[in-house]
Amino acid sequence: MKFATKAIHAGQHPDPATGAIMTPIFQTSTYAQSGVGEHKGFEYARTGNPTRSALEDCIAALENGSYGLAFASGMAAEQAVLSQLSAGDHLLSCDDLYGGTYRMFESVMRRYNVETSYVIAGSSADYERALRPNTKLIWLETPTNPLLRLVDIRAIAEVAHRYHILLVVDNTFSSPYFQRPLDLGADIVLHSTTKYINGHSDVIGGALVMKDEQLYQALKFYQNAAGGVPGPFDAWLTLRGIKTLALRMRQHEENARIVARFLLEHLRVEKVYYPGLPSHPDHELAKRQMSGFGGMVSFQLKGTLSDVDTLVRRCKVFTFAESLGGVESLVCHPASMTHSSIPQNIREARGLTDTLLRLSIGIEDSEDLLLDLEQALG
Ligand code: P1T
Repeated sequence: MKFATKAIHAGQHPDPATGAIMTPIFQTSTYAQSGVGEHKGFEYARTGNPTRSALEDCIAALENGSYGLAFASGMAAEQAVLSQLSAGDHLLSCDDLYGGTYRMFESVMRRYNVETSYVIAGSSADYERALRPNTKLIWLETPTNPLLRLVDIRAIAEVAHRYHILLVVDNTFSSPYFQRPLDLGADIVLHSTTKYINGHSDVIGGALVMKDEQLYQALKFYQNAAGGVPGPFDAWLTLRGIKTLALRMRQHEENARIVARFLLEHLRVEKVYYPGLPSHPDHELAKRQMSGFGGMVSFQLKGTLSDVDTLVRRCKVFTFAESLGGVESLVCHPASMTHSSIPQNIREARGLTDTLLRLSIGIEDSEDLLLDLEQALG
């Protein structure tokens, strides 16, 4: 099946009891068992729920994986991956990444004696040089949050596997519509399904997808042991959102290209970050690794923090808010919002300055988006 068909049908079948086309919301915490060790495949809803299973199977199909696991948030999915590490292990990560992920590495995992080091916008050779004898996991986000740099998944997967290291790719910014890391050699794909996968800014969720059965069993064990699972209604809403993923991603991208070109020409804009622009340092890699450039655009405003404040207050169609990937356009100030947990000196060294703004381009009419930005930029 092709992507748009899988988005609508994978993991979902008419309900055998009633014929209902839509997967029911199995709002139950437990299941009747007929005798000792005899049941219909479901015992307790932390362990399994049919609405959640449909979501897990659907996301797995979209990522060309064999197994999916759904979580209560993207961070809960991250924690499940990190649970595969032990005290004394080393984690190697790209340096531009979601502030909450950095916080998890530095403020949580470090206390368990798992050290993380970061590679600055590097090639696979840079990753290979940064490996240590105790490196057990390589963590990539691509495109990165918020600077939209790309990392070569295929080349780094080759390095990771040569050294028997697991490779996880956070595919939140691209969505499986534009990029499928398992096809490029990654071991685990991670999503904050809060973003494009659900797409309607009304659910917090996360997911993992993999091909390897042993890895699936280990992560499934942790999912049940720790219990960070989504409720059935959130699983159902996310399934409903996924049905339009292909349509939405096409429109996000079309609008993002228009906005990126507009910003590039604007006198009040210092620099635009969008992988679809030929001037982007990773444009060639983006063309090779992704089938489109996505819906996120970041830019540096000429001016000061106070000019940034004026701009976000003037926006009418864009809403000043954290998060991304919903149908509505958002503007975010990473330094004070999504990336504020990164110390200022490290943030600025990474190019994440006070005048950086991140746009999540929605699927509104692009003319309205340009008019709004024009008046907000003044
Ligand atoms: O918010 P949650 O569903 O727990 O997902 C965390 C997460 C993981 N990975 C990436 C790449 C993310 O961007 C996020 C969450 N990001 C935001 C809330 C944000 O506005 O960037």
